[in-house]
Amino acid sequence: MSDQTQIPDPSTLLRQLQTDGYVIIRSLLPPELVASLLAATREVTSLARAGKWPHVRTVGKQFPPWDASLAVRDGIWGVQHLMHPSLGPRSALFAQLYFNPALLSVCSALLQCGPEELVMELLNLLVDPPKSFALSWHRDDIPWESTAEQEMEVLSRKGYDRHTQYNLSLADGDESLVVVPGSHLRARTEEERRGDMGGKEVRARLDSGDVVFYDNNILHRGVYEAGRERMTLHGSVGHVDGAKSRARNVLQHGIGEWVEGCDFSCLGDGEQRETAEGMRKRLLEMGKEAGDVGYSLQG
Ligand SMILES: O=C(O)CCC(=O)C(=O)O
Repeated sequence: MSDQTQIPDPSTLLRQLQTDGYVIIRSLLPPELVASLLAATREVTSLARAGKWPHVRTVGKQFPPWDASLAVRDGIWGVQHLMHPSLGPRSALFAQLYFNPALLSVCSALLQCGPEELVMELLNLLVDPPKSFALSWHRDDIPWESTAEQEMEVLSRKGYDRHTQYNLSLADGDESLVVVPGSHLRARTEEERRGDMGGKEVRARLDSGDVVFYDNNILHRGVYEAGRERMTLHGSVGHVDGAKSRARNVLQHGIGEWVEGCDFSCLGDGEQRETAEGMRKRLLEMGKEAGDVGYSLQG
């Protein structure tokens, strides 16, 4: 945790997330950790941009699956699977970040549970693309064509997909994530359905070490500026009670194929390791129960 960190108390964090659909914590990580993560993310991004890492988000496609053979031609806006064992020592550094006690304590506060109920999910990276572009407005797990009734059916199902999702910036000045505060609680207006947010949208500005936690069904989009460095870790952590409904959202990214091969010995033999092993075990159990999950959204 950084000397300047001021993690609000758990009830304040939760209230902000529930009311606004997002909450920002400044300087969660110490500058030395941010610096080593920034160096490692730059390395994996160079590999991915050169077509040497098969798990990428390619420009021109918003949702999985992505075709890695297009990485060099079209460019990338994300690098997937930072804890994948094939990334060697870098994956150990990313695991140390994913299971970082300060970060997990915020996840626990937002999920209102202890570490024994957390589930390992995703750790990806969002990067600046070679040309500026924007994702369309979306909710991560509700198709855009849904009726207002269908939207509300999902949004009001209490705790149906308990998980928490974050963007943690390693560079200064990341303003790519744009959200409509409070829109995780209601159906879209007619204007919003046409993509007009009526000026209600807010850019979540992050400097290095800052993190935004957000409800993935808030109305949001990414707006990307070429040439402005973005190295933003994009992670999620689940709660064991939400595992059934989270299975598709998490497993559609392919994590089930390699997570058993992760070596968490880099976390030592203490509490952090125990937490990580437990979280992985619950992810594997979710995978076994889910079978073939398909994809959440098309496009
Ligand atoms: O770039 C971002 O921060 C938003 C990404 C996003 O909306 C998504 O992955 O669905």
